[in-house]
Amino acid sequence: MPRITAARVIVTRPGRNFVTLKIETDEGVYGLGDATLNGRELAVASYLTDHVIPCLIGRDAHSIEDIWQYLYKGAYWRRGPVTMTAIAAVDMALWDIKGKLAGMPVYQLLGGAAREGCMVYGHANGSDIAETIERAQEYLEQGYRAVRLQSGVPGMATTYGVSGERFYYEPAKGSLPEESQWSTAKYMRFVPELFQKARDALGWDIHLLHDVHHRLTPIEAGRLGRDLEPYRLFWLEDATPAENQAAFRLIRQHTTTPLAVGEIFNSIWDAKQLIEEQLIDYIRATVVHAGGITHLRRVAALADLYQVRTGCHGATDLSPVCMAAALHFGLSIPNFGIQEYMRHSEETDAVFPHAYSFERGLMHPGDKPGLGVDIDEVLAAKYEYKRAYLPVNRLEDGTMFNW
Ligand code: GCO
Ligand code: MG
Repeated sequence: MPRITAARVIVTRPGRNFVTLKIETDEGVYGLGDATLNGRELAVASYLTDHVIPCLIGRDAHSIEDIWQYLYKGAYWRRGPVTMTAIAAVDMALWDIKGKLAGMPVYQLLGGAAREGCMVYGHANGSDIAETIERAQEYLEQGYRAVRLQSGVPGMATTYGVSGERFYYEPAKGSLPEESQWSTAKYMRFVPELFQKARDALGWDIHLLHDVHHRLTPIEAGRLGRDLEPYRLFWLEDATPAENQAAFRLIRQHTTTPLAVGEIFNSIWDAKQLIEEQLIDYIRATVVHAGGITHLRRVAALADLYQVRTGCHGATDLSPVCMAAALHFGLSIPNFGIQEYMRHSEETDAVFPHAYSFERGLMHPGDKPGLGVDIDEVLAAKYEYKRAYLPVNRLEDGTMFNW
């Protein structure tokens, strides 16, 4: 039995902050888990160092399910993003260890490949429609089969998803939260035009996606979904905040545009009603924020009963360790839908050498034993943590709103 002998948290900032858990065993192998919770990184680092690691030492590293239950039930305080991210990091690291000891990539332990690769979508964004379409064309040239479109909205100084960067979007910047402004009316008038022009320029052989980023009421979301129906979106994401799962009934009554939600969910309970009532088409919960591979498999199994497919969150704040875990997971489940893929910066990739690869719009986790990601600790030590917040958002009259 491989015993856990040590575990520690590595905080580094190769371009952005990442928290990584490293678990060591007496059999000479170690495992890595992503523990990054954007804007609240050190809370998870402390949760792991001060409260979880002492309970791990001496345990059988093979007992993934038992350790998951121990940390979930044993905390007494169940769920929540900090707890579930910490549990996810342990879970990922243990799957990594199990794979290394078995000499197999994790997807083989999960049942083997159920498809050739995981279809991914990239992010095209621009300050206006023409620039957004130009970026989308670049993705098409690189072989992408799906692309998310976000564009600056006339009359609004900033818009979610729009950055100066070409292939990624990094919203966590300020040492205090930046303030942005929002106008639903301006946005709602503009988005159908974006997609109409995109279809004219890009044609119909590419999947188009869009992220509303929690900004509409259910009835507004219903109207936007209906206005976008002619352009056949792959999905409309986070159309309204989802704490109230029943709110999606209203959207569903008004549109057949497929709906995706769940990047901020941390357990199956956040999605139970949405899935069971078939109020969504894609569940976006991901490995790092929703309890690891072990818990996400449970979410996917429930979703499969209702023909809901996965579409895991994959922004740059999810480290290459999470990206790899998501690919092993996505490759092995029956109801994989799509995987978000925002490329990491070169600095990030250098700190986390990885076996996953992109080809013709699909990603594959690679066949290295375990997750197939390592961490260069010498390089990581050169990048010191720096506090960075996500922005906050206000309506034009100053009312605090959803970012
Ligand atoms: C997405 C997300 C991100 C989040 C970010 C927050 O769809 O990729 O909405 O852009 O805002 O990951 O940490
Ligand atoms: Mg999103």
